[in-house]
Amino acid sequence: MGNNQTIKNKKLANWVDEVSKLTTPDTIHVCDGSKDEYDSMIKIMLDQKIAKKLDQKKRSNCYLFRSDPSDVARVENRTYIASRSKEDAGPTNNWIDPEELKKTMRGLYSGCMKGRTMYVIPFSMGPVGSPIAKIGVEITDSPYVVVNMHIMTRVGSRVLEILGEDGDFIPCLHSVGKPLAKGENDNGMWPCAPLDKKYISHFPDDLAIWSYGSGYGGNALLGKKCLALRIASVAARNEGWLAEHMLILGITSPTGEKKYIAAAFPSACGKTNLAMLIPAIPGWKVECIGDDISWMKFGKDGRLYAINPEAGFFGVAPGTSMQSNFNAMKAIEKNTIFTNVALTEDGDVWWEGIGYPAPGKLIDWTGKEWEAGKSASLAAHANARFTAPARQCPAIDPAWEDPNGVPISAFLFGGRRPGTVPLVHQSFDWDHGVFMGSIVGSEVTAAALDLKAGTVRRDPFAMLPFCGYHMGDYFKHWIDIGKKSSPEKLPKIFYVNWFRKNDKGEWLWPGYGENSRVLKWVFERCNGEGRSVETSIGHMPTLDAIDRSGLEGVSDDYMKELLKVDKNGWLKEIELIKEHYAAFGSKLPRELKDQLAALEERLSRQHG
Ligand code: SAT
Ligand code: MN
Repeated sequence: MGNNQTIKNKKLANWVDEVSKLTTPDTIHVCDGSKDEYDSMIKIMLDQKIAKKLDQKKRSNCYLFRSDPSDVARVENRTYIASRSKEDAGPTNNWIDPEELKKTMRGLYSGCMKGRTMYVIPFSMGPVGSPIAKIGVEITDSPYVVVNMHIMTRVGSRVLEILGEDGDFIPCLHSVGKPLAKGENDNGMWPCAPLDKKYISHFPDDLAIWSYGSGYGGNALLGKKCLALRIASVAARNEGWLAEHMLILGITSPTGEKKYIAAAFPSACGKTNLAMLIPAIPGWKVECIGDDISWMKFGKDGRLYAINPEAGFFGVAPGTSMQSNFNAMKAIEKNTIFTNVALTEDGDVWWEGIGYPAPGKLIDWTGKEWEAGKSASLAAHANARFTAPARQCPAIDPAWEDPNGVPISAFLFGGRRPGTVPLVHQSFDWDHGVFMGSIVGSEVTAAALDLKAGTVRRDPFAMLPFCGYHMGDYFKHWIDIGKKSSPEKLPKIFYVNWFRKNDKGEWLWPGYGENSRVLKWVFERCNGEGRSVETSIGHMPTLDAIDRSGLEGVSDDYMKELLKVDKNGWLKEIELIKEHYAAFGSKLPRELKDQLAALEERLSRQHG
């Protein structure tokens, strides 16, 4: 053993033994989550030129990593839901027979940790000991994963204590897939395997994760998307709770009344920015519980209580600035890991959209010299990330580590929709809200995806890449959750769209801190207040219901456009929803078919 921690848990001891025989590491280190451990991992990576120390006056205890250009994001086409039956994985997941996949992967894992240390990381998703939390153990050969897991989860001896001799955990096996010859080290090269050898595999029937070949983000930090969403969504279905791709924020009114809101958006909709928003309306306060994932269980009072299973932010750096997200900028001033951002001459970080021009020459994310106006490529990779402790966020909610979670009053769904979808509308009831979640999507602009620009890419509940089972069954699970409590105790459900444009292509809504104006209306609606009208698509604010005091640039005409029910647009939308729904076949819940038919019926009766 690389340190003096002993493993008392029988399942864990057996698994560690089995994996070390298969992967043949040089040594084994059981992680204790201490600062010394963090520092010694960083030292290993500084020595191997994998990490670079940033200027310690500007960025105390911060380090920069540059990954291999082939290993820069989640690899959805190499991500598998290997349930025993193919039907259980459904039409939106890649499936391989679990026995076949395990055989292939055992072949890859065989001897794959040669020349490396095998780290055993006991971690808790959620406050240690919380009734909503779950324990995982990640085995990895990557010290980069160890330091990131230190920030993103609760790692350490206390987790082993809670496990005891017989406690259960979710095994998460990871290797970068790059064994080393005797005396060889990484020597400045980010270790990973080629794309066709990468596998991010989930075994829902035994609640286990096997990942091979990538060292980046959600492919490698297995507590996040793999455990807290794909595997947890399966556990949540089995056990009657919710594991969702949602931020959680607390909002306090000028009179001191507080509510919690959870919100799901597809990627690139500014989820982290919303989670840490600074309200533009005086007297209101927004605080952050989490920016990515929400686990929710019913309390004895029949309300849904949420925890953030994570302990850090793994945020996209490009576009993050003092203007777009002050709180994130403050959170990343110290103790932060930066991956694939650009490096300034004075040892600081820089990225596109940081809010000021590049200060002189840079070293770009590939390690090459970069100059503004001269270099054609981006200085920071578009998916460059910061890993920062959540407690460093100035707007972190005082209850963010409450083991009982916080009661959720509202769910928001949304996407990037330049047309058709109004600024905000509220569902008539729970099932109608589930319908709203099921049709979430963003319009694609990038021709890079082989979809026509203007096409809506559906991402139901923003869970498309993260649901560990058949999406049709997932919709049904949401319908069933609505039957477990009474309507007044369930969260109210809203659909928001910050991204409306007019026919000249101009934004109608300023977004960012001004979104608090919409949150205020949501807050009021949860109290049975807030001026509204019933329309064919749901409850909508009257023209004067959204507080525009002190807001410039949103005229009455803009407001009318933002709150219009575009009959023709919605009739077209209905045809697109039918196409989207067709993929789920007989698994599409009857309740959603009924919702769609009812919407079509209401619209057909609408004038104009
Ligand atoms: O790399 S992660 O999966 O953690 C982040 C993301 O792609 O959403
Ligand atoms: Mn996410």
